[in-house]
Amino acid sequence: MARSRVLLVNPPIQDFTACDFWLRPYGMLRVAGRIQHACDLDVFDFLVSRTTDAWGRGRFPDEVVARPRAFQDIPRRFRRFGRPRDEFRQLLRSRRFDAVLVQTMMTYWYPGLREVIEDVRRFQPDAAIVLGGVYTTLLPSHARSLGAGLVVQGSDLAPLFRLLAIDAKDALPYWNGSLRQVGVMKLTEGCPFRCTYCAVPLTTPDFTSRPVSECLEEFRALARLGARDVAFYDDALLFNSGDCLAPFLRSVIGEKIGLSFHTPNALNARFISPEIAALMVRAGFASFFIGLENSAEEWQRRTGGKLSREEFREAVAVLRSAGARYICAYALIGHPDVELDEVEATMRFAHDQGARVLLSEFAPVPGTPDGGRCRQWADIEEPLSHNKTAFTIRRFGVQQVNRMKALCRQLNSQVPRGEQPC
Ligand code: B12
Ligand code: SF4
Repeated sequence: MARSRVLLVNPPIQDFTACDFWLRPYGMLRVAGRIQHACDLDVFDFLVSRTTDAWGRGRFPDEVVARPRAFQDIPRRFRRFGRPRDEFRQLLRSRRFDAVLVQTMMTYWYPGLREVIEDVRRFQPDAAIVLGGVYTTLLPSHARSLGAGLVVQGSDLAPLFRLLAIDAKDALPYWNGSLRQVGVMKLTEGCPFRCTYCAVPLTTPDFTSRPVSECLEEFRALARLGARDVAFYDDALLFNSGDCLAPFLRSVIGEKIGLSFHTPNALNARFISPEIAALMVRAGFASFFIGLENSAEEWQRRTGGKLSREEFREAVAVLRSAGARYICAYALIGHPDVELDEVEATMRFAHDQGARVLLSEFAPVPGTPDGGRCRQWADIEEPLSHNKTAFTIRRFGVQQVNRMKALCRQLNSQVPRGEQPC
């Protein structure tokens, strides 16, 4: 039987902002790895940065587009990020595919998928369209309404394998072409916490560590392919670190593969012990992003108790004495229960410990306890209203959001840059 010709697509983004903060379509590349033995694969990645900094983060090409009706009250420019639509159309005109697999991320990025689906339907009406990833896992019915043939929910890929009439095979992610200096890995799946604003308890309720040997094999492959920076996408990288992270890092140190590691998806500071901090620094962690969210103990307790002030303070001190240079705390702005004075207090608290601060605008997640309490500011049934920029502006107004961003910049300007390249 002829091998299926499969096209994998990382769609463009329509949003107020989007930057290449070590963004790679890791879920899709993992799926591609599992079907590559039986299919001929092509990848079209819309999200290729024009320029990158020394850590591999970058800026996507972008153009201003009309604001959707749902955002008429948001006084910010709306953009399409990604390669031109015509490049994709040219590919669809030049080669035939049996199936087109499309990766999804944020629930409010579905207009990018709609664009891809429209073009595939127009130029390759016979190709099967398959959607998978975070958006389809959280909102399968909404995703089905976009007109794809198959919507994969969660990690159950059996319907995809049936569609392609192939057997699954465990294999490394299919990085071909998508690497561009930055690789992505996960050593664990899920998270043992149940924070009331987070999607992970819904999507991956059980925490597991992957076998160390498997992670090392994946890491060595990234190094061979030319990765210089590796971003971890784990939700709880440091939990049970003795099972996987610590032995993994000891091997990395032993093998002297000198790559830089980053943690854009945030670390839980509770688990930063002197031993693991020392290992991380020696293994090459260049940036430490910590999910502080809010420094008020009462808020932490109510939302799942992932971190206390004392644990954060201690973690920053431990990281500093281990030699960490770039430590940054995420401070949440826009959460339904958090007023601006608390946001300000959180930023000042993180700053007082010597950390940089990154304001993280709240994006409500449907199905979570806190997502359900956002109806005052968002029509939660319409995924566009989960947009972090729009939600935070609706919650506090443009002037107040700008004031908080200015304060954040001012605090950071007083912190030494460490080894941050830009
Ligand atoms: C890594 C990550 C990031 C990275 C970027 C990732 C990227 N490529 O865009 C960073 C750290 C930059 C990031 C940023 C943000 N993120 Co984020 N992020 C994640 C995270 C942890 C993992 C996603 C991922 O890639 N997983 C890796 C793959 C392997 O897992 P997977 O997608 O589940 O894949 C499996 C299946 O889904 C399926 N599959 C996946 N793809 C495909 C494709 C096909 C075709 C098929 C068939 C199957 C399939 O197969 C896989 C089986 O292994 C998720 C939480 C989570 N655990 O899902 C949040 C998450 C998606 N982020 C979220 C949020 C809120 C944000 C921010 C808005 C935070 C903020 N306030 O700034 C920003 C927005 C970024 C922006 N540009 O605007 C929310 C989404 C909310 C929403 N309404 O959609 C999530 C769910 C987190 C949460 N805790 O609630 N994020
Ligand atoms: S600790 Fe982080 S990943 Fe885990 S449930 Fe809380 S916010 Fe989500």
